Amino acid sequence: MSLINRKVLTLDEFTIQQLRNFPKATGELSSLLRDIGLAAKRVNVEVNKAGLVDILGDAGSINVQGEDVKKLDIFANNQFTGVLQHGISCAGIASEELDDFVAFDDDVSKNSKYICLYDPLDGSGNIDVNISIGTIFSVYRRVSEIGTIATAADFLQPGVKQVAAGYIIYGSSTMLVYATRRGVNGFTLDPSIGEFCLSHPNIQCPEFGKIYSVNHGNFFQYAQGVQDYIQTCQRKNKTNGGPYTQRYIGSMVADVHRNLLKGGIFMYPPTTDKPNGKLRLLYECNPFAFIAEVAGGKATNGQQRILDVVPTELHQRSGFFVGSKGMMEELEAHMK
Ligand code: AHM
Ligand code: MG
Repeated sequence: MSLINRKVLTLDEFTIQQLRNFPKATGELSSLLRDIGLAAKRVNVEVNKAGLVDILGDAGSINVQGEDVKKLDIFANNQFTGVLQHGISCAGIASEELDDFVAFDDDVSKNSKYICLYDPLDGSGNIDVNISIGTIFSVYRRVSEIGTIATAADFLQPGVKQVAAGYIIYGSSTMLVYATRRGVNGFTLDPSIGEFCLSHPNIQCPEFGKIYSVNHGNFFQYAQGVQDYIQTCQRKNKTNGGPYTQRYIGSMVADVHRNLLKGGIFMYPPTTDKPNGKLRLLYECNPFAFIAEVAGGKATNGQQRILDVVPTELHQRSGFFVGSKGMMEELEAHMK
């Protein structure tokens, strides 16, 4: 019988240890990350039994807690919003599920220095077919005055201002990966103790990889430069070691997570049908761009570094290209 290593750091231990290296830190960011970890565990429980919903009760029926059975993405949104509202670090949130941002108006929240944006359950269309889905989040220091209520300006900061960003992947195992400027670290949920444990310290994205991820069905709708690059990926090529392998499951968290660890490039280019792309700048592109850059990779919208884009709307869409530095530079050369 192999013994489980219980010496690994849990998410809470890790964030507290990080604090010890920064005597001036207030612990607010650590507390916010712990809140997110808690919401993630609750969402994980529900995602894991998604297939049982039909046999255990139809939508519209009442669950054990006496609540209506809700769609999982609404459930996830409520969990993340709830922990952050009741925590001590977050002045307000914006979510892909909500039309507008929510500024918390209690005294503790008004005196908190961070705001958080998230896509509570990305790829939720994949739930029915048992494919990995995820949560994506992004944390900024507010620009409005502490002690007042958060404002739109707090949520419309360019991605370069992110203090932290991360994602949770509900997959064959559940993982929480987050980045601060100091590094990207991955934690795997150990269901036997209900804790996220440090399993992937200091993640670095390989400079080159063999994987390209794109929706090939849209090929003829992409700009010429994108089509040219995709064809380069398909060719044998001495300099890039091609042909590459195409992998695209249509669940961004799973696709980008794999490419981050193995090396690769993920693309959701603008199409003639969707000239501004599909993915949302604030909830999807910015957090992954931040994580990729901290891990040594790159992210652009096709013209510009994602993190430099100044948002004008909460739900703004963007073309998105992210991945290994060397592959991104190959792409950029084709798009010039
Ligand atoms: P969603 O936020 O509505 O779930 O859409 C985002 C998802 C991403 O996870 C994925 O990369 C993309 O949509 C797939 O789109 P497509 O099916 O057009 O390739
Ligand atoms: Mg989404």
